[in-house]
Amino acid sequence: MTDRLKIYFAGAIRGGRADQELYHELIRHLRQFGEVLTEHVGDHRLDSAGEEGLSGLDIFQRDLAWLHQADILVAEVSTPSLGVGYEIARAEALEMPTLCLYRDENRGRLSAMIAGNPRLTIRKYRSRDDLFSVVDDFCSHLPAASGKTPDQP
Ligand code: 6IA
Repeated sequence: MTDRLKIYFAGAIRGGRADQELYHELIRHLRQFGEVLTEHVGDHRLDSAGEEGLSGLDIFQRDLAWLHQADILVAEVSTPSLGVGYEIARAEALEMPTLCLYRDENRGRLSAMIAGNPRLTIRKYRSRDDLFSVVDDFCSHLPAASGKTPDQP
């Protein structure tokens, strides 16, 4: 028996919460492929007020521990975020398959450090349907790693 795929979803928090609803939908969609470790990123209650009782150090250590457990990183990068950029770099160092999702309307504004990195899979999308089909395509063509397979939708 194989373990479920573990997915680290990254989306802007202090970078800006304008896409929070989209993150929420994306996380719900990703759940059909495995376990999403970072569901709070889509939670509308997570805003600049922060997570009660957790220091920056707590959040940093917890998130990095999750990233180390993850099999893939899916990042929505339309809203620029230092934290998301950092997570992408750490995932790259772990040689983790990484999908960066970017709204076509933001054309030309994605950092060259993401857009120009050949080790990342960068996919533009226009609509929700488009977004979900890009995710489906990525998740169903993952290299077999450590016996993990995505749940088939
Ligand atoms: O720089 P950003 O805040 O936009 O970075 C967002 C990314 O960093 C997300 O993908 C998260 O995985 C991670 N991250 C940043 N802040 C948090 C957080 N609380 N809780 C969990 N993950 C986080 C921040 C609370 C703060 C608004 C007071």
